[in-house]
Amino acid sequence: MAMLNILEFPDPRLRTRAVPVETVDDELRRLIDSMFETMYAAPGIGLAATQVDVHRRFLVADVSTDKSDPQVLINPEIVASEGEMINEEGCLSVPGIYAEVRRAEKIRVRYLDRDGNEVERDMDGLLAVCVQHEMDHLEGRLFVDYLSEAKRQKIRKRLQKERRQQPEPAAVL
Ligand code: K1U
Ligand code: ZN
Repeated sequence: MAMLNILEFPDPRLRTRAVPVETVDDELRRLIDSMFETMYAAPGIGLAATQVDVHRRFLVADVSTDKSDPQVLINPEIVASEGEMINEEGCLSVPGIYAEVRRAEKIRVRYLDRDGNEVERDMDGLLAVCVQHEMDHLEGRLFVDYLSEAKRQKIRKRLQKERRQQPEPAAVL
């Protein structure tokens, strides 16, 4: 397993639309394990492949408080949804920024699990919010896209300023 680098807003690679996974194999499962390691270390409750510069349609999530409920969704599709709710969201690709986003309250999702088996499952609460957020990443969409351009610009400037104050550690070549 390996820790992966998480792309940060406004990196244009976060705008890539991911393509379907063709084969669920050991190479994909190794990548999934590295995504869990990266997500738990961050710490976060979800991570989409797009965020680690892999432009294939899969995501990981675990909304439990003790890492006891890891979920892998490959080629996820929302086949039904109902209701609306507004939740405060964060994003590992937009560090330190939180904003309220309106999402469907309940979703029915069809996907392949880590063994390639087709699953159809109802989700609600934080898992439903997280899966909708991660599926947006696979479309190249970020939660800040639901905010005004003025707010997005403010976030861009704030992150730029923070990066200038905390430059990346020098790479050992
Ligand atoms: O960047 C991501 O996609 C991960 C993101 C997922 C998410 C959070 C909140 C609402 C919707 C989607 C995060 O995990 S941000 C970090 C976070 O929310 C968290 C971290 C530790 C404990 C609990 C929550
Ligand atoms: Zn995110």
